[in-house]
Amino acid sequence: MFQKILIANRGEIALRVICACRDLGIKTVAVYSEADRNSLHVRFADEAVCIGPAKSALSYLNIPSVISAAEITNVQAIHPGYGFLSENADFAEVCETSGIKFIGPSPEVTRLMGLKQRAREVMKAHGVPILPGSEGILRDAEEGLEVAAEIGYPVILKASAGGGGRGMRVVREPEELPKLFIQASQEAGSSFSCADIYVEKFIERPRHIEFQVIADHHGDVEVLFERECSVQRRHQKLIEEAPSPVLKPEVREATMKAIKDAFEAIGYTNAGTVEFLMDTDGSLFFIEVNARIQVEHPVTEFITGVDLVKTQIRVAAGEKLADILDRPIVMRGHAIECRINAEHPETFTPSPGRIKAMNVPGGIGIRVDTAAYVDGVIPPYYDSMIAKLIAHGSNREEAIARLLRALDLFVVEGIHTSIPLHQRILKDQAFRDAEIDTHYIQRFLEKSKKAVYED
Ligand code: MV4
Repeated sequence: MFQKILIANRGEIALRVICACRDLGIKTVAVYSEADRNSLHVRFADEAVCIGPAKSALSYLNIPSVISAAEITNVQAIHPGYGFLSENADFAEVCETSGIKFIGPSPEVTRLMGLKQRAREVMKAHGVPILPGSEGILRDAEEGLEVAAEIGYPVILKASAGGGGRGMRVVREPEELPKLFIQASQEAGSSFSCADIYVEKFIERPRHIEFQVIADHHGDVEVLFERECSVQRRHQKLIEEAPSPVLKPEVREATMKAIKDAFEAIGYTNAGTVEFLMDTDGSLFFIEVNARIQVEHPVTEFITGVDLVKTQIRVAAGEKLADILDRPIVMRGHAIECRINAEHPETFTPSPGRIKAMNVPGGIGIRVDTAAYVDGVIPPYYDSMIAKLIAHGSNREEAIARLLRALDLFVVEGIHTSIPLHQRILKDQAFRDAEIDTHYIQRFLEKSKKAVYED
């Protein structure tokens, strides 16, 4: 096992990794930007190294700075958290060539998963269902028109190097395809330095369902069920839950089996998430793999009892899943997470600043992952998420009741937060009836606006 790990991240996830390390008896090194000098991850790590100015590009994304900090402090491994360098195959490679274990998949697998069209082909080859679409990268708009004619409109053009919603164009009729093809490839070229575009059938109102994977270095892959993440705004998830309230058990079982086969064949290691779109008839189609631990991992931890971050570290050190997991893993109850952001609950404008007062709820079935504290400052330079509130109950209703109770007791003064928004969503009948898809928030906000006018 490692004696010391560097955490190449900030905020709640940096603290989450520190907690896992403490549980394992591993020493920790925090890295921080000048804006994060007084952060809790700096306070609670055994050592801390300043790696540059506030701007991410000059600190948390600065590979030479992070590697230097790792070498100075003599760590054996780096945990990248999520975002920042977590899916940067070049960083993973530099770690390995510097003799430092990168806690994540191999650089080769990370690189493969970053090319969405290649990931799609590989998953298809191993029996994971994908949407009808192009077999490789589109040579030109002409080929796009041919494929679209076969699969039928609407279709969606996607950047192979994209993901997370960037570089996509929906095409509703052939006349607009050539123009949108040029737009998509130019956007892809300037954003990702790779103009490759592929096309697939467009699903109008999909649900977003993703499966959690953990794999060791001995060819063993465990799929830890799914999370439902349809409640999103502008590709930012707001609420996640596990299990999906609508996934049919036979679809769950078949998908988990296919993922296990595919990940074994790829030689996937460490944690990963396999994203799917669910059609209105309940079938799932693969869209992409996230080769990292995700923000919403606590809902899976609640329903399975598995400490995912601790397991990431143990498999990275070469331990076998057979020696870590208490199998068979069973689902227990239901868990829901609210992402609490420093932003105005109605306008969604960022609300950085100093926290003047705070009450963090607890009690049965409640977990709060946060690095926020009274008198602490939320800087404007990074993601606006300041806390995750997660509730577990024996069923969805109990989880919702516990979440609402905890939201009522969650006080943050000095900045605006999304707490009031979450309270309204959790009381919304459509949400309670699990009538959620990727357009849910839009409908909810329109409905709330109307309700204000009608008052
Ligand atoms: C799609 C789609 C509909 N049909 N692909 C957006 C993020 C990226 N990961 C994939 N995305 C989508 N791909 C096909 N073929 C709709 C979306 C999409 C979406 C997906 C998941 C969660 C929220 C979303 C919001 C808008 C569009």
